[in-house]
Amino acid sequence: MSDIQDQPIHRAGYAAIIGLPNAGKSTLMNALLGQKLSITSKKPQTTRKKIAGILSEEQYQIVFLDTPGILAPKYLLQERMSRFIDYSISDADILLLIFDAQGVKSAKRLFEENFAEILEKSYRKKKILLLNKTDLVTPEIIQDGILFAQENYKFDEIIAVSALEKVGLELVLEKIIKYLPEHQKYFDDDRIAEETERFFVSEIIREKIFELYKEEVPYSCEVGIEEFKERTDGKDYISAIIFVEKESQKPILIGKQGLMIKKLGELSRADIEAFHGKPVYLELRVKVRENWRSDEFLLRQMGYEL
Ligand SMILES: Nc1nc2c(ncn2[C@@H]2O[C@H](COP(=O)(O)OP(=O)(O)OP(=O)(O)O)[C@@H](O)[C@H]2O)c(=O)[nH]1
Ligand SMILES: [Mg+2]
Repeated sequence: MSDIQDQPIHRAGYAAIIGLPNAGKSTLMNALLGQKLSITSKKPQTTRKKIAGILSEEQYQIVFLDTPGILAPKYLLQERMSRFIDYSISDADILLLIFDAQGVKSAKRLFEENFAEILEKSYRKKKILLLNKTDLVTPEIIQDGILFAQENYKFDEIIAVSALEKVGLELVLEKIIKYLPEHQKYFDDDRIAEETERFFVSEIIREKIFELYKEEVPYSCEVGIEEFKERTDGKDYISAIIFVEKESQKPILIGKQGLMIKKLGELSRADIEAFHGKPVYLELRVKVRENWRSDEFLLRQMGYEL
């Protein structure tokens, strides 16, 4: 029998990734996991829920929590999104605050308005500042950003990174592991996510909507999976519904002669198959759910509740 004293210490904990919309939170989580789990886009407010990504190694397990961007809620959906941030912060052992280095010149205001309160409340947690998108700014800006944070806030670490180009991420992992509490694993080793496959399929479709459609349209869409039938004798069958807010948005989604929704189907299917590891038959339909973004009942149905 092995002596318990001889066992290596196991570390495990939750690391919440928080920041302003579009800062690169989802890109960072995917890069740290080495797998695309969370959807990303050029447009802000892509992520709407809390998405856990689990990284397991022999001696540690990190549960990353990707979150929506911090914002002042203007409608019920955004209020629900903010709750996901609050819950993630309270669940977290470590906060990874990610800040777009392009905003360094406005850092004082942006930090005061968005992060000061969170940082104060989280005085017991380890806090790591990641200055992201450093591939887009000069070394002077990076230096200014680091100095600003050092002089004004109490971070345990400040690291310049590029989530997109995977620069600085080894150091990020090293520091997270350093601050992880001693704890047994929360999940089995082979588990990489908490959410269901259905959820990720709906997210992939939402990502393609962000890619294909302009202005308000992606913000007015939600995707639900109506059916997901695994078949042993052929392609799996997935039927998804895109909910829009108004009747007038339906023809926009569908496009002239159905061309847009066809494109959406093709792009989505390719990524779904890569994620699912199997060919699928994907059916997309559009339905109106009047003002769903402000409707408590509909939002609950769509999973915007913890
Ligand atoms: N150049 C550059 N672009 C980046 C970097 N990190 C993220 N991006 C880009 O920034 C955009 C937003 O990235 P996301 O990961 O979706 O940002 P997010 O913080 O999750 O955004 P929300 O979910 O909308 O709050 C995408 O176009 C990314 O490719 C980076 O280090 N360098
Ligand atoms: Mg995101």
